[in-house]
Amino acid sequence: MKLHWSPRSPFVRKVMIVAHERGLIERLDCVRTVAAMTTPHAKLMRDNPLSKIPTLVLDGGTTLYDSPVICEYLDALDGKPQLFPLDRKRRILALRRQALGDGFLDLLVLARNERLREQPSQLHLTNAAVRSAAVLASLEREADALAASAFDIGHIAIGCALSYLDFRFADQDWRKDNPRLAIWHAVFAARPSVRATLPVDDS
Ligand SMILES: N[C@@H](CCC(=O)N[C@@H](CS)C(=O)NCC(=O)O)C(=O)O
Repeated sequence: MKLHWSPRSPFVRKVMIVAHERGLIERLDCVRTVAAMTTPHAKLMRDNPLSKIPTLVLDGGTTLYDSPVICEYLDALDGKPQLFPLDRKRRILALRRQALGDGFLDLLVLARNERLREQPSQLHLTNAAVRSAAVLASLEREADALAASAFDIGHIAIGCALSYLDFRFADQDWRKDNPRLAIWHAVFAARPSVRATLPVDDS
């Protein structure tokens, strides 16, 4: 399987963590693909018209995107899923947590792009900051429940989002106001699959 991949993308990282957790990493042929919001990537668009990574090309030529779909596909590849619970109540909780982690990432990626503009829009930056603080407060309230529940795709998405905060917004001390979440994230960060997929700024 070919994976359009980058060591900087937190969405790709979700897929890589799932691949490590499920023992599939050797089956992925990771192809470095630079996807930029301002520049459609013609070659990538042959596999994914949205021009986004991660994109997975299966051996038969079928392509899969986006990260939730790829993660669920990999989780079910060799037997019973483990990271996408089958039990309805647990599944909905995991998917809701994944949506929160992915949505948090969406807003952080947009905020980073805004910060890099020559004249950043204060309106957009303030908007992102307010939402980011609300997400962190919500996760702080949920931290004990996260710690108590079996590791699944929700934990992966939320963990990747918090790690992206450290990677791209190192000036923000999110741990100070969110001590329980910080403890949960430290446990997440110690997992072998997470340690094996540390982001690299190779730009
Ligand atoms: N919802 C998508 C988001 C993927 C995404 O935004 N990836 C970024 C890289 S981190 C990207 O490809 N950006 C290029 C673009 O938006 O044109 C997913 O979960 O896979």
